[in-house]
Amino acid sequence: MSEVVKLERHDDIAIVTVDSPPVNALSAAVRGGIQQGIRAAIADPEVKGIVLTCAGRTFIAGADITEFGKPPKPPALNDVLAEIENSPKPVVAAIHGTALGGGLEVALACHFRVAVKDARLGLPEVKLGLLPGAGGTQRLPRAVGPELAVKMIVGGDPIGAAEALKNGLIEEIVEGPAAGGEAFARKVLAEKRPLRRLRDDDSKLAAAKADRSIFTNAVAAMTKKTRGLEAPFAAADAVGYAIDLPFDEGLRKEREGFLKLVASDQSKAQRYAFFAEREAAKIAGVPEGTKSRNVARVAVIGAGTMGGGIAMSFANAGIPVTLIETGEEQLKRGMGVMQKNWEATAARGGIPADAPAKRMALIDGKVGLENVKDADLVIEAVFETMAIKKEVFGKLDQYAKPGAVLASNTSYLNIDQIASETTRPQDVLGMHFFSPANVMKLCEVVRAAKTAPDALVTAVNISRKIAKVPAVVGVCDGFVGNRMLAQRGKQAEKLLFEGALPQQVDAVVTKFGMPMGPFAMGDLAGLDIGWRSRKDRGIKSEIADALCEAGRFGQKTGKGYYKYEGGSRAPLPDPEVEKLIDETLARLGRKRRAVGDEEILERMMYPMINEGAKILDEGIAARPSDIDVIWLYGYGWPIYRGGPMYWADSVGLKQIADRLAYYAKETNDPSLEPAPLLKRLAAEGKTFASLASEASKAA
Ligand code: 3H9
Repeated sequence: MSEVVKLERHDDIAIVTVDSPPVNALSAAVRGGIQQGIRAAIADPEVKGIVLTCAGRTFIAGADITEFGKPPKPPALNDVLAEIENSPKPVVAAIHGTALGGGLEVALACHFRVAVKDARLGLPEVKLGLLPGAGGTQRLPRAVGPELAVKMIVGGDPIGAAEALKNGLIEEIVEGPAAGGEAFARKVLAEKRPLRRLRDDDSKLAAAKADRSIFTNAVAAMTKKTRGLEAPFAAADAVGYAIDLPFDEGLRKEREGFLKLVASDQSKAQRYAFFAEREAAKIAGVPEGTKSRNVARVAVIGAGTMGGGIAMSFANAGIPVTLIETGEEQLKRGMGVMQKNWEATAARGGIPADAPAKRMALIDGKVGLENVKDADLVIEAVFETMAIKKEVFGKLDQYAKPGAVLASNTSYLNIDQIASETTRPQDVLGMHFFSPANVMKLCEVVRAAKTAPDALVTAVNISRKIAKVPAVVGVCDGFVGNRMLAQRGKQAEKLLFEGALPQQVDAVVTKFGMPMGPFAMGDLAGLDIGWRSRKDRGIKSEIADALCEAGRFGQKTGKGYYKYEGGSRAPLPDPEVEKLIDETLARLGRKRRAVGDEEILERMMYPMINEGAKILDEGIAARPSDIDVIWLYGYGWPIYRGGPMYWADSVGLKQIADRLAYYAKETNDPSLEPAPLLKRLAAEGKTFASLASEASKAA
């Protein structure tokens, strides 16, 4: 009947099956196929009931995102859904995998829904800067009530089958989707159940119609943390239409909102980020078909903040971990912290009440490196000094089983040197997690000179399995993220010498959308670490040194670039810091000048982009989009700005190169000279994105 949608008949039940790998997205062909299938089933006099289901790994995962921004092709999804909903014969959606976005909207237009027990159902459009555009904001509140609908639509996270059943989103949990759907359709026919058209069922809206605070409170709770994003508010408005307007009117307003968002810069950036994340998992230069090594057990060395967070990430994904320390005391402390963390999450309702015990049971605490012997992947998270890392890897070479992947969590050290301590450099690589490792999603996977392709594939795949976002990088000081960050840090410090205050610099950076500015970040990390390292290396940084000499080490001492009162983490500007800066500048014979916010923004962002250009030129990152992924998931770059390299393209590379050249001269700083790649692209009027098409042409 159609390439991607099949129609079969089992006696009086028609089975319409979407089969469009990988995720059965609603391309024009799939929309057309569903429409034809439903029409044919309605027209067939032998057919009494219809099941809509999917082949492959999942139910429909949404609209085909690659079609957005292109001229629309018929049939429109809303028209297909109206035909399903108007069917005089019962239509049952039978769900497995993930029914997301347009996929759930298809299911909501059916009269009944059943799902297998591990299915997930959601409307994640906000995560792409959109709102559901095919009736989701109108039908979901009618199915589950406005409170849960707001949570799902404004928050974007899916729910499981059990919660869906409890809230009336599905009718039954079934064993297999197609067979379960068919059995359910027969039950509907046997019981002569009336068709449930959500469009006509306002019963679950009544409470919120009578008391609008049910809706407004839910919206307030879900939009508390949406810094700078437009879509969650537009999505909340759309749910409001379900309460306030007749169905057809609500549907029309929803569509208007959707079309506006599809064309917005924010959504374009968020869709770019979606594909960038998936692209990053494809490793450049690895032979096609390279298989991952099997990872059944992981060993993590070091139960400190980093090691503990890494171990938690694996246990969260159900992977057993041997957690190794040098002494019982350290081990006990580390295990205690993990248990407390999980218990706190369970107390907040973030994980089930029995999860902490289950996850702790996956962690086997041991003293002594010889305990790595059963692990397929070993991740070292000990002190950041080369001597210690080398010692650890020398021993791992002795104890780890053949073929185990040996990873260092170093944030800047040379992995080639670490690998040279072993007789198996092909198994050695970096897995740089970000703190707190159980929360932050990024994992920079560092490919050393001799890392074997299958070791690299193993690290990338296992990162995805534990819900991290991997990006492959090469060996250099600080890899991609911290190397770029160092350029920002350098300029931030220089700005203080020129007259800006920490709070002014940080305000510009947070207004741009970053979660924190460089000085608040310094206070959080602790200023004493840098101070000690400067002392060791005989380097001075007068303002930062003066702060540390005054005992201001950051949050941990209640004072740093800011003051922190009553144990709070909120940074408060401190007149003492301003005085200290003035005194330091006076001592150095320097005068403060007024520094404008625009200059601050340029000097915070452009040097990072310049460094990004060097990183690309050196092949440390394979694609500009990999750099963007690193900043999105490791440093909280605002997703609606796509990432630093994407943002740079939107500013214009000529503008950036010109301003860098200007600041290089004006502030007498040769490090700000535009990098050769940036200069070339600027001169040719090109973007970083054009490098991706240059690369695919070359290949
Ligand atoms: C929407 O529905 C709007 C409607 O309300 C209104 C319409 C009018 N389109 O993630 P994976 C590709 S908005 C096109 O690695 P997993 C993906 O790029 C949409 N392509 O697999 C990748 O390609 P490649 C709302 C898509 O198993 C491949 O499929 N829906 C789409 O880890 C495998 O993906 C969403 O936002 C798509 N919709 O996770 C759901 N989805 O192999 C978005 C995936 O070439 N999707 N691809 O790199 C997901 O969240 C995950 O893909 C999913 C599977 C959980 C489904």
